[in-house]
Amino acid sequence: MDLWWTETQTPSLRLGLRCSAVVTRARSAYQEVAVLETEQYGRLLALDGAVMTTEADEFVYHEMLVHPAMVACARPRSVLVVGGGDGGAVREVLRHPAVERVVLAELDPLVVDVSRAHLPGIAGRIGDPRVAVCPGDGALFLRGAPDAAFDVVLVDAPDPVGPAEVLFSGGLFAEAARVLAPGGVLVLQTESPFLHAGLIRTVQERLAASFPLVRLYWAVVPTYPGAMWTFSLASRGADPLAPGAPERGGALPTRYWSPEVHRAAFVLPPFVRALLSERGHAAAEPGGARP
Ligand code: SPD
Repeated sequence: MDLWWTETQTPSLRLGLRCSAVVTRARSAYQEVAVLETEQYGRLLALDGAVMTTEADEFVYHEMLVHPAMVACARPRSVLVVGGGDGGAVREVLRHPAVERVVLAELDPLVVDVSRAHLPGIAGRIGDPRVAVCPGDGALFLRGAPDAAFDVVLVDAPDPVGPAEVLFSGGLFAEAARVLAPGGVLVLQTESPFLHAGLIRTVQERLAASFPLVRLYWAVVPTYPGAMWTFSLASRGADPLAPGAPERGGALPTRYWSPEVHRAAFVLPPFVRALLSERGHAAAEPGGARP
């Protein structure tokens, strides 16, 4: 049997992984949720044909989504994860000893159920008593949350298409600013500078409308389109690059994030720095990137 899973990342770019099995494949009210056993990267979670995570490289994405915000915030007790139904972000949040409460606002309960059943190394901490799973629209959840309710908000979104588009909007960032406590920090994933330059710039501009401090950083996630992946961080002043901030996470049992990698991640190659100030980049994106 020669079984391949293929993601069409742009009309001109595909990722192909040979699989030994389809572990599960089901349709929810929102999307097709699948877990496949790949030969190269272990189990893979896909939503509507797009890789969300794989066992081999998930640690890069989840550590880099979570730890920069958690160490920028002096005492992260209350954390909101929007999306992130696979539980990888929750697992990393719970590594921080100050954490008392994590709310996981995932749109699709099937993502949580499938991840808990088939990706225990990623989803295994969702059952922690400090975690409350709140199925439903993350944007609506934010709108209903009280002022200053969270120290850290993490938007672990899929690609910005369909229902996920709102997670990259100025309205959502304004709500996030409202629900963050003083000293709080927002981080969201913002795709690849090779394929989504316009999106990155737009998100940074939208964040700047609600937050005085906005930063971009990056990591390498081999199974994501473009591989070089960015994250946008915003706060009212809590700075991930403040002296001593990365050292707050010095004892974390991580495989990618470290205080040194943290500092390096905020150093942007010139082409990424340039895209933040250029106009008309979106139209020039090669191959017609999906978002
Ligand atoms: N192109 C894939 C982007 C997916 C980003 N979110 C992944 C969620 C993993 N917890």
